[in-house]
Parts: sequence; structure tokens; C-alpha cells
Amino acid sequence: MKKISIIGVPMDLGQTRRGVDMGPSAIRYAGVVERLERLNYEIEDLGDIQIGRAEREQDSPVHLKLRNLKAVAEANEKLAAIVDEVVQKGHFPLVLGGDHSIAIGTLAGVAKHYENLGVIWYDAHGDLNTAETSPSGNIHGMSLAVSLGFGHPALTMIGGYSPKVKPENIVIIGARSLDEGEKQLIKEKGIKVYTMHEVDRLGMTTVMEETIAYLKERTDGVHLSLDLDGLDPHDAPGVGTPVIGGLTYRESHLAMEMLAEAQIITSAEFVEVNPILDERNKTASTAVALMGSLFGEKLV
Ligand code: NNH
Ligand code: MN
Ligand code: MN
Ligand code: MN
Repeated sequence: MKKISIIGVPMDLGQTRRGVDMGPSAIRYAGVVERLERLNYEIEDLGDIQIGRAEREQDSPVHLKLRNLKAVAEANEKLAAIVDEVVQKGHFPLVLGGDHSIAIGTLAGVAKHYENLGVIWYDAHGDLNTAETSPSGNIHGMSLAVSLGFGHPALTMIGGYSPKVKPENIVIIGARSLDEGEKQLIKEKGIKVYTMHEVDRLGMTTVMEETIAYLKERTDGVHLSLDLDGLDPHDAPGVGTPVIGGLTYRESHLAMEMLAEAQIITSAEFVEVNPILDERNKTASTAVALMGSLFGEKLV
């Protein structure tokens, strides 16, 4: 029986809305452990990683371009070490965010165990900015670029190596808010993207069939990085940067069910749940429901 290790990362320093640090609690309250135990997994909850404090502009020369760089880097080093251990002992790492800057640490811990790690980036955004292209200076908008090796060395070198993932092993799903520099990087590196336009045209079934076939052919493990803002704000209101016109609850369920059926996912993280902005823990509950599907829950 597969064992799942849950790691909470109460990180909010990768962006500026307060409350996303309470994401791991909200997801636990929504019943993640019970939900997965019902599917006959053995669950080990490793609790939360300790996060440092917000930095002040006068203490950091790069603060406006890379907000809280030191604290974000430190937390991600810790996360990388824990995720590495979890993979080493043969458990499935399930990381609960926290803002999306934590993908840097998760990927650092996971990627060294694979020749060709695949990544599904389920998100309204590309998170492909660098300090130079970022409109905000928020590191949660840079985590995929960092994992590709682009960005400040304090971030790209987490875990002691870079890059973590190759551009041709990435599939972005749900994108509808990309900055100019991100669009350029996508074109330059040939990153596969299913924007909302493709999802509308092809339908989620085809998007997932193509994604699964594409990744099966070239990777030896696949990390799912699911930003809840990939979903439409109607279904996931508790996120810091909602973008209308997103993936529905049903489309997302289908995507998770197809991933479960294909048995390609080897690690996962669910990020950006912000309970302060949420309605009755709806977004955390949605996250848990999606995890249920991802781990094989069936209706009959
Ligand atoms: N692209 C914007 C930035 O870099 C927004 C990123 N926000 C996210 N990403 N929530 O998933 O700041
Ligand atoms: Mn064990
Ligand atoms: Mn994101
Ligand atoms: Mn996002």
C-alpha cells in the first residue's frame, strides 16, 4: 500500500495578501487526512514547516524586486530537505501551501530522484517571471522559472543543483493571465501550454489525454503543482489573485480522475488557499475533493 506523507508549508512571504499562511490548517480542517485514509492509504502528517518573518525594505537591497528573498529561500531549503527524505523512504509527498513560491522547495526535493521529471502546472498564471520581468516582485510568480534555472541563485540553487526541470517536460494548464516576459519565455523554450482558449476548444478530456500521452513518452515521474486560482473564482474564491474565466470544479475533477487512472503522478502540491478570502472554507474543501479524485476516489 502506498504511503502518503503530508507536509504543511504556512508560507505567505512569496506574495502580499495576508492569510495564505493559514492554508495548511484550512485544508486539514476540510478533512484531508480522513479523506485519503478512506481510500486505504496510510497517512503520515509531518506537520508544518517553520517559516521566518517578513523582511523590511531597508534590510534587503533586492526587496522590491524579490520580496522576502532570504526568508523564502530558507523555508524552501527546509522544504526541499524534508521532501527529499519523504521520496527516499518511498512515500508520496503531498505538500499543502502556502503560496506558490513553495514549489521551488518541493521540486528541489523531488527532482533529484528522477532523470526526467515532468511537471503539470495547473494555474491561471505561468509563474515564469524573473526579478527582471516580474510586475510585482512576488516570488510566487517566479517559481516555475526558478525551477527551470532562471532567477536569483539563492532560489535556483536550492537543494544544491539547477535546473530541476526541463522546459520540454512541463505542461501548463488553465493559463489566462501571463505577463509579457512569461509569454516570451514560453515561446523561446517551447513550453507546452493549454490556455483557457485550448481548454474551451478541445475540452478537458482531450487536454488531459494529450497531456498524459505527452508526459508518459518523455518523463519518469510527474509532479502536479496545483494552484487553486487555476479554478474559476466562483468555485475557488479563497485565493489571493483570482482571475475570472477559469477551470470549473467539474473540469478539475475530471482532470484529477484522469490522472488517477493514468497513474503518472508521483508527487503533488496544492497551493494558494487563503482562508481569510474564502467563503466557509469552500476553497480548502475543493482542494480536498480534488485530492480525493487524484488518489483514486470513485463515485461507484
Ligand atoms: N504574474 C503575476 C506576478 O508575477 C501574478 C502571479 N500570481 C500568482 N501566480 N498567483 O500563480 O506577480
Ligand atoms: Mn514508512
Ligand atoms: Mn501559481
Ligand atoms: Mn496562480
